[in-house]
Amino acid sequence: MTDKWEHLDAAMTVSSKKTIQELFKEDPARAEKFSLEAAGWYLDYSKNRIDEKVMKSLMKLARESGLKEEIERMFTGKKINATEGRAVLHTALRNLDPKAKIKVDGKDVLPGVRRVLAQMGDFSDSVRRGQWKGFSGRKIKNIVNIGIGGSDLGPVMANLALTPYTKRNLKFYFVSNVDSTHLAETLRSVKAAETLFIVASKTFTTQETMSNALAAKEWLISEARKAGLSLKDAKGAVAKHFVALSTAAKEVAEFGIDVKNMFGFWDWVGGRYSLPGAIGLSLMIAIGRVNYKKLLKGYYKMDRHFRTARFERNMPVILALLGILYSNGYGAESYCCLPYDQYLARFPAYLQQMDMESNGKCVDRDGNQSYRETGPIVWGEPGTNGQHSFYQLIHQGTHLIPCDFIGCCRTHNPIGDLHDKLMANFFAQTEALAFGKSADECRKEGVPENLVPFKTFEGNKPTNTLLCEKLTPETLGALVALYEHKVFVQGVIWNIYSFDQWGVQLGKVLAKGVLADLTAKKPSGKHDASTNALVAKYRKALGR
Ligand code: G6Q
Repeated sequence: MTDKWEHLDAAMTVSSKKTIQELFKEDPARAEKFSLEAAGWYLDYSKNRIDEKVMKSLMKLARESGLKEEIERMFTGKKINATEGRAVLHTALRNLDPKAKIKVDGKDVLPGVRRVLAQMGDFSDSVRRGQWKGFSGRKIKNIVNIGIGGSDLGPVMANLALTPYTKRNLKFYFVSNVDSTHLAETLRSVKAAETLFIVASKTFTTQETMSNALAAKEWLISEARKAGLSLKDAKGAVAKHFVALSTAAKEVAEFGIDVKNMFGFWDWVGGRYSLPGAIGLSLMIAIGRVNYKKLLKGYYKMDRHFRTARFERNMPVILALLGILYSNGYGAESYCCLPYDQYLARFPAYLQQMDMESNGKCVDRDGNQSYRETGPIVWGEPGTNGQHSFYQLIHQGTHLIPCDFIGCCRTHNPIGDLHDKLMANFFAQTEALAFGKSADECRKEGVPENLVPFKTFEGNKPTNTLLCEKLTPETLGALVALYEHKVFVQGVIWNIYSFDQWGVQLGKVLAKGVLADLTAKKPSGKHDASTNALVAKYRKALGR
């Protein structure tokens, strides 16, 4: 049997020989050839260092990694998150096939998914209609989601992305950081009697979330007391102002939340993949159950595409393979996500967690050090803002940074020709990156010889362009699923476990010991010299 990575070497031999400029000259039809549509998204990947031979070799790499089988193992609930002994079934959260059955430990999970979705729908209806009342009988006007990581980034990103679909008289806040400023500034903006707190924590033990939730609870009780409630009634008010998104019923009840108002999920949903389930409650309140269903439909369409399309016409597979070409073939360390839609401003941050927490691993599935580079660094900002800052480095720097450009043909907010201008930049940047500007072109334009090297653009910078008609719940769902599956494919090819996140544990554990030392009468001095000195400095500043 051949080493599957030979196919990457074969791809590289061809890919490295010609520039994107040359490839376009040779084959003017390549834009058509290297583009496809799926679930409302058009992907043009022709501005990459590829031709048919390169793609053929990359497809072989995917096939020899057992990708087809792995996709089926994920969709059918096999315990592919082996280090935690869990199935990986975020796709079940948006499986809209009424006849489908997906079994984990012999039990179909879909009835539970539908039950929680219906519970979320009823609850969000009652908040949106003003039927859910706070302790003084007032309607809820503010919703504060308290959660971190996967219990925050998805709701934050999607709430902003779908702003045009939100009920504008409801205000949404997201508190994640254990920095008290985050909570304090939020509480300054809301009135307790009109505020609903959603405590979003799968485990209900996360330090940041539970500290913020407890502080919010104290605040609510004290505000209720100020409004004239007895201590008992003020404590009782917690049930009217707090709901939980969690798997931990006991801890939820102990907090004072009515378990009826707990929206469950399951250990087969990873935090960073949990937006289309209970973690999406704040989003469902914002956009309503009908739009939420459309979001799920978009996810589901992309899921079906991913599961059924042959690899050559499979958008997540193609994106993943192009990423591998640059990471492992060209040694690119990062890729850039550039949404040209203000509503997608938080998409790069969301993608960072999805990709880097999933594939930032150096040990393969056999427990050995991975001898290939794995998950890339993901970064990005809304497009035109980036053009006036870091694009310089992408155009003329020494690093190769493949970019994903994401844009929409129609805007929700037409004002004059602003959208045409935005999209002109969107298209022009990929053109500039691919084709550059030669020294001769500069000279023809009369650039003085001493400035020619500075004004020359090498080009040959790879980009993908993702275009949809309009950013809607459906296209957003499909976009998220597209990247989820891209990340999955890369994890399979790198032979790493994409669904655990052991790398975040150590810091959490050490923080407990440090916290004890920050507040103890006498610090233990058991850390390294640097940490001990920093702790001492902090204590001194606070007069401890
Ligand atoms: C995501 C991670 C992580 C998680 C947070 C919050 O995949 O597991 O970001 O979402 O640590 O965890 P809880 O929801 O349990 O509070």
